[in-house]
Amino acid sequence: MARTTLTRTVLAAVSAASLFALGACSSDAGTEPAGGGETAAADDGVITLGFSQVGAESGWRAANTKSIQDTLTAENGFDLKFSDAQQKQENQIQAIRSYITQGVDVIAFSPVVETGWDAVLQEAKAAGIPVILTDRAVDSSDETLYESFIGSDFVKEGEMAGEWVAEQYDGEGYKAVELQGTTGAAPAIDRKEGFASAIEGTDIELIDSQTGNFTRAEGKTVMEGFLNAHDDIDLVFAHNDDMGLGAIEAIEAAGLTPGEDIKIVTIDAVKDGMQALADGKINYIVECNPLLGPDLADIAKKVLAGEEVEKRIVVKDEAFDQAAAKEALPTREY
Ligand code: GYE
Repeated sequence: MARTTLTRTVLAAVSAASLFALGACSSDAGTEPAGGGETAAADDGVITLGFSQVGAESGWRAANTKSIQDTLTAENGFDLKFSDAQQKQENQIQAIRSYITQGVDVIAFSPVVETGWDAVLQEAKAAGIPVILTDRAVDSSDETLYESFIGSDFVKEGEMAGEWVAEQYDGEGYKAVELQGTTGAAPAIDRKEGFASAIEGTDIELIDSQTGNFTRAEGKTVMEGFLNAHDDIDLVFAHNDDMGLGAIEAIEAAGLTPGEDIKIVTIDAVKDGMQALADGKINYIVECNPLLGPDLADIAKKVLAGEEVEKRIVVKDEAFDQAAAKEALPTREY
């Protein structure tokens, strides 16, 4: 099951053959910890993994947390230590320091923002504890501070959203607003950049852009502000489904019809977003696959077995229009 998901989500960067070979290192994985020294893995074959999660801001995050907790189980050879940073970098730094003090075998985290990680990652390196990034990237010139980064190409996601918008609406003089993700977060920076580059050269104009912090509540509040400030909004580009769902509430409260009077394009393709797409309230969604647990488990085992791992593993994403959402919904995993 985990193996199937892995081969499905990982691009050709890692060959299928090497991934299957990886399956060979199961129960005794981690008996040669990369950092050397006495660790829990050396003692009992169980991999102690400290994971610092961003928070619980969205449906995507809930699915991502579930994937990690369902995969890094005792049955699968892991002792998972999990903490929720509530979207605060200082909480993540504290959690990582505590994992270092506890002497875990491997640290994994999804960095809430891109910058400011070098010091704590140096501490992990000095302690000989390998670090794996999942979902979001760090902006550091020192690539030796982490073993691997598993996650989607956010610039591409923004481009896919922008290309669809350009295809559908170029020539109609559309005014667009943007609900950005958390300020300084890799997906907010990259999706904004990708979308902007894809609509460049069209007559679609971005008239306002603010952060809604990836949450439904803030998406709604920011959209209310946009509707008060502008009476000519044709389209909303939201960096995730939750903010788009918040925008739907604001649009309906203003007596307008989402998906018709104001078109909505989002990223993630989680259940609630896909349902709104199938219901005609959202017009297009670019997927961001949150099921990173199996990839993380395999990379952690490989790193601890002293094997080479890919520095960057790109997760493959699709996109859905309303008809495709209706078809995909019944068999959707998240
Ligand atoms: O799109 C959003 C979540 O980092 C890809 O974080 C992730 C983003 C996801 O809050 O819903």
